[in-house]
Amino acid sequence: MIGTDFSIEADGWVVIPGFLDAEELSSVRANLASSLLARAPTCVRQPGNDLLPLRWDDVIVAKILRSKAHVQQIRGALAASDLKWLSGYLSAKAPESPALWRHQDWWCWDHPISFGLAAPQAAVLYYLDDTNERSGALRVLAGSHHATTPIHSELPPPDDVDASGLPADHPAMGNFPGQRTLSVRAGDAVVLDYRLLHGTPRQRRASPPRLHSAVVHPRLDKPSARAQGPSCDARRAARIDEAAAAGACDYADLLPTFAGAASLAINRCPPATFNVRDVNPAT
Ligand SMILES: O=C(O)CCC(=O)C(=O)O
Repeated sequence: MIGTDFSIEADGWVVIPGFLDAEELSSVRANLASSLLARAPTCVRQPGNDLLPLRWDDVIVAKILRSKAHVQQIRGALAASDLKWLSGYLSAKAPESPALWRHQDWWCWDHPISFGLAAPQAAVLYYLDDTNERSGALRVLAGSHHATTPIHSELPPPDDVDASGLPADHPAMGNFPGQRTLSVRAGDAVVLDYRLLHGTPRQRRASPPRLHSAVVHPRLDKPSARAQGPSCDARRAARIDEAAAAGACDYADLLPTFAGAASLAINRCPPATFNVRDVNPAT
């Protein structure tokens, strides 16, 4: 289902059809074939769901961040005034790998920004191949970024799920009422509120990896918050000894800076009940 009818604020995601054009798609695929797949995955979210971190200066990350048109598309999807790139991954799923359990990725639930209408952080998933139920399409639950749903109480705390995975009959692994499956085309991008419940079904067939980058669209006023995400490479992206190189690059305005010790507590578990409309009653 292509989601141009959906909105990041009302639903929790938006699809940008044809985000990567044919030339960009083939250049990203060529880059992957020639270099990146040789790197070992460093995060395994579930068996068969591997994440391979990308750096701020990797060719394919730079290609997107350097494009004013692409940055503007992401800003537009998020209505974001202060967009920063935080981390990037290749997400690779082997054939016959299990479902990726239903989860949300926000990590700072003690902060009041968690209960705003706007996404405190977003993921942009760039699809390099068509996806459907058999090839790792994203499943999303509309509205779950703004309020508790019945499935929230069935999900394990994010830190309890390790690479050994959840059993296939766990409620977080199967279908659930109200979910939508985003069958997208190669080149499309999906922008997700980090609080939205999402996952992928069991992967039946081989498909190329997809690119995933996390962007912050923060009204978090402490820059250090931007360097504390749950990503594998956020700290590396913000390392002081890379500051000069990052500061001199031609998309430096999109890179977070981080000058000191962590100051925000990481809490990946939403409250047992929440509804951002209670906090923002006029909306
Ligand atoms: O691999 C995917 O399609 C989804 C990735 C995902 O859910 C995540 O990284 O949070």
